Amino acid sequence: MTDCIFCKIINGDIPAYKVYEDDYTLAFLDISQVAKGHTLVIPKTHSQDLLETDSEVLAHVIKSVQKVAQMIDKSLNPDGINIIQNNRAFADQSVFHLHFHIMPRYKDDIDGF
Ligand code: DGP
Repeated sequence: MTDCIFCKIINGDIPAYKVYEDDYTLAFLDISQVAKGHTLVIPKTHSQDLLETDSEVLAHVIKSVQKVAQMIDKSLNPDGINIIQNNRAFADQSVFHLHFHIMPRYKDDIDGF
């Protein structure tokens, strides 16, 4: 999709700090890090949100979410991890390309949330 920011990241038209990539998915650091290591996982095919995503694509995405969460757990040793996924503007979605937030949590971050 030409005017989608995340499609532009997939195509390399907008830079991003990539942390994981395979044939179906891409993971990169969120531009507004609410916690150290805050990462987004997206499918390489465009769909607006979870409700509109093909179930096979979604299966690839959720596998990558688990893989990246395990990588973050190993490398950053957080005290916990939130996985958040927003659907539609009313529910705080601001980029309309399916994405999962992986948010590492640390004992001293409580004021940041
Ligand atoms: P949401 O509110 O769930 O739609 O979250 C969208 C997230 O996308 C938000 O946390 C900020 C992030 N974001 C928006 N534009 C860019 C960008 O150009 N690069 C990166 N890395 N992240 C972005």
